[in-house]
Amino acid sequence: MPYEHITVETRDNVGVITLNRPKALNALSGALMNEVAEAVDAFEGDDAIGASILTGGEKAFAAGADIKEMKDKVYMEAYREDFITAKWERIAHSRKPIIAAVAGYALGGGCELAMMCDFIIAADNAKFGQPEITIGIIPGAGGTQRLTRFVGKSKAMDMVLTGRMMEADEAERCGLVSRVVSPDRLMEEALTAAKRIADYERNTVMAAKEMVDRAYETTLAEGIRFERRMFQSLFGTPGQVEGMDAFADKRRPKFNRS
Ligand code: DAK
Repeated sequence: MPYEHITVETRDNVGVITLNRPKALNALSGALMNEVAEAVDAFEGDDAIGASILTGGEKAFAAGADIKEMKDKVYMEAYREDFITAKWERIAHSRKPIIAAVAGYALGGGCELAMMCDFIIAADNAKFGQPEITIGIIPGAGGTQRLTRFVGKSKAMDMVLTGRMMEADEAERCGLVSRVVSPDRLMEEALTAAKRIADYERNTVMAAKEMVDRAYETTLAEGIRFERRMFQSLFGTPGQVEGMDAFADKRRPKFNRS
């Protein structure tokens, strides 16, 4: 399918979505987000794909929602058309893992989009921020909620109230980012991680992702109870049988990749 604002490719069993509006620092217009949602749908429905990467350019992952597109909105219009909401949630609802590979600016909606992915690998030139306060609004795609859960209240308040940017090393220290690499190694690192995930048994990967996501949405007791049931449900599945047989036989497991 031809896309105008993103590029989409596959590398073996890994899907790669690249935000591609470099002149606007990948500002997230409605049209761009529609395309991202379509690409996520396509990878989700493709049995050959086990994991995906969402990335941007060298200068910007994404500098936020498109300010020029939204600057004249008024509340009743935004409410009626559910302004840019539905498509933004698509990434967060993907059942297959998506890694954000972030170089340069990840600001406002860009930071929120990265946080909707399962984890973030950052180039050392990455800059994260929720600068909405500087243009008279507040984060609207989960920034006040996800950032607070990921980095804690003090750091989230600092970011949201001052609008300052956080460099990659600070983002890694406070748990927003899982790894930091040099910009030239960013895609290689993300592809290696995604391929490693995509090569495991598909159902096991989906169950593991679902359980970690659940940690953000439920109490500890309920989460642990659900984890116990999910853990037990994997016994007798092809992944568990092959994984444990291979271990006992001292050979590499051959997991089902679809
Ligand atoms: N929107 C539109 N255009 C943008 C943009 C943005 N967010 N960011 C940059 N651009 C454009 C610039 O206007 C400029 O275009 P031209 O003038 O060349 O036509 C071009 O990209 C290059 O930008 P600069 O000339 O500004 O480049 P610099 O290197 O000087 O500065 C910068 C880079 C990232 C520091 C600066 O561009 C900047 O401050 N950008 C805005 C950052 C920002 O405030 N982001 C937050 C936007 S609010 C929601 C979903 C999402 C959201 C809300 C609700 N729902 C689901 C309900 C999200 C809201 C936001 O993200």
